[in-house]
Parts: sequence; C-alpha cells; structure tokens
Amino acid sequence: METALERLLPNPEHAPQTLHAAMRYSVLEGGKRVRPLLAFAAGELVNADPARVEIAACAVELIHAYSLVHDDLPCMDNDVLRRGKPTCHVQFDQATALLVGDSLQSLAFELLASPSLTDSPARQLEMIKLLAVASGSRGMAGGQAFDLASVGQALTLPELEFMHIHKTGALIRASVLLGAHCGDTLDETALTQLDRYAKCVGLAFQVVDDVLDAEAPTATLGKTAGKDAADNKPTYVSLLGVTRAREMAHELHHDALAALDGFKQSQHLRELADFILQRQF
Ligand code: GRG
Repeated sequence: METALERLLPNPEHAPQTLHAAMRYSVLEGGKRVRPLLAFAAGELVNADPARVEIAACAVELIHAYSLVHDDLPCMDNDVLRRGKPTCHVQFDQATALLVGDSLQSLAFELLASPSLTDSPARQLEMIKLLAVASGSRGMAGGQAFDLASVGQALTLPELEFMHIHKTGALIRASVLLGAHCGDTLDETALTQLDRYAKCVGLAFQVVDDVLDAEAPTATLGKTAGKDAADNKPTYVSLLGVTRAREMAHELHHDALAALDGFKQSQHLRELADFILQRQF
C-alpha cells in the first residue's frame, strides 16, 4: 500500500508544490491501512486480481485520509495530533488542509475511473457510485454532520448507532464491497452475508475506537486521547460504560465471523475482524 500510494500521489516538485507536499504528508507514513486490507481480503473471496484490488484499496484510503484531514480542522474536531504527527492544518495551514481533503477525494474517484479497474463498464459505474454514496451525505459526511450536531446531546443507543454506521461504518463497508467487486460475481446470498460481515466490523471498529479514546494513552494512539469526553461527545463508553462497550464489540466480532461461515478463503477477513477487536491503537 505504501508503494502504491507513494506512486499515485502527485510529485511534490510539481506545482502546486505545497499542496502536493501536504497531500503526501497526510497520506504517507502512518495509518493502519485497515480499509485497504479489508478490500484485499474481500478480493481473495472472489479470486480478484490484486492489481485491480489495489486501485480500489487506494481509492478508499484516499477518501479516509481526506476525512481525517478535514475532521482535524478547527471548524470540526480541532485536533493537533494525527498518526503521531502534527495535523495537516498545523503543519501547513487551514486553507491547504481544506484543499488537501478536496484533492484527495477527487484523486480517489479519478483512480476508480481508471480503465484497468475492471473489464465491465457497468460494474465500474457501480463501484464509483458505491464509493460516492458511502462517502457523501448519505454516508460518512452525513455521519460527520450528525456527530457535530450531537455534541453535548444525550443520544439513545439507536441514534448513536445511526451516527457511527454512517460516519465510520459506511467507508469500511465500501472497502469490503469494492474489494469483492474486483473479481468473480457473488450471488445475492453471498453478497448479503459479506455485507453483514462488513457492517459488523464497521460498527465494531467504532465501538473499539470509543473504548481506546477513553482508555489508551496519546502516545499509543498517535492522536489526542480522551478527546470524546473532553468535547462532551456521546460515545458507546459514555452511554454504556467501558465493560458493556467491550461486550458489544465482542458480540459484533462474533456476528462478523458467523457471517463468513459459507465462504472459503475468508481467513484474512477473519483475521482482520480479530485485529479490529484487539487493536491497541
Ligand atoms: C470530515 C467528511 C468528514 C468526515 C470525517 C472518519 C471521520 C469522519 C472522522 C474521523 C474521526 C474519528 C476519530 C472517527 C472514529 C473512527 C475512525 C475513522 C478512526 C480513524 O481511523 P483509523 O483508526 O485511522 O483507521 P488510521 O490513522 O489508522 O488510518
């Protein structure tokens, strides 16, 4: 992933140099690359050509990196540390960070439009639409709007779930589905089961994120710890407590693995579900 991302990001010696340098700063050297790994693991289920999956994997990682850059801006989460480094707007400036997010998003869709992604134009359009919906107002950006509006509010569990299914879950789900669109066609039952896996790991990722924000130190997380409570944000921990939140993550992990029962070659998807549950950062 590092090599692939390195190769596709614009050369920092080409104008506009600062914007290109800031794009590279925000994407390279950091991040767990969970979404690309999910795309590759889903691609294995359908015997996908890794060169094709790599295109989809880079696209989702670029959308993810854009969301982090924008999320850290003073008008949103206002954070100074990301992936163990100063956030983009701190290292550069706010206008540059805004343009970094915009440019990474455009680059993601440019990639998905590349002729080497698939032999089927219809499938390619479907993949472009999938990522557009997952990242827009009916997906990640919508979840972020809900998140910003929920500061200081006492959300119910279904409301919290709605927020996180969109803010975090939608892109994780898209990563799995895009990987699965890179190879043999899955029948409807298999696609539904894979979608169930994706939804469960997407929500589990956020539940674990809430627990880590409450319990892990800044040095391990590479971002400011304890920010949710400091910002008075509703989380699974504030709503349920750490013990129940952990139990919920275990239940989602269990459901994710159960959804894979009918698949051969699902080892890496299983391992990623384990990683999402057990991660420490
Ligand atoms: C600004 C449109 C817009 C959306 C922002 C994803 C998001 C929405 C905000 C990020 C804030 C946040 C901490 C969300 C919780 C879950 C999450 C996405 C954590 C970061 O993802 P990781 O842990 O990050 O995969 P790395 O750095 O490993 O890639």
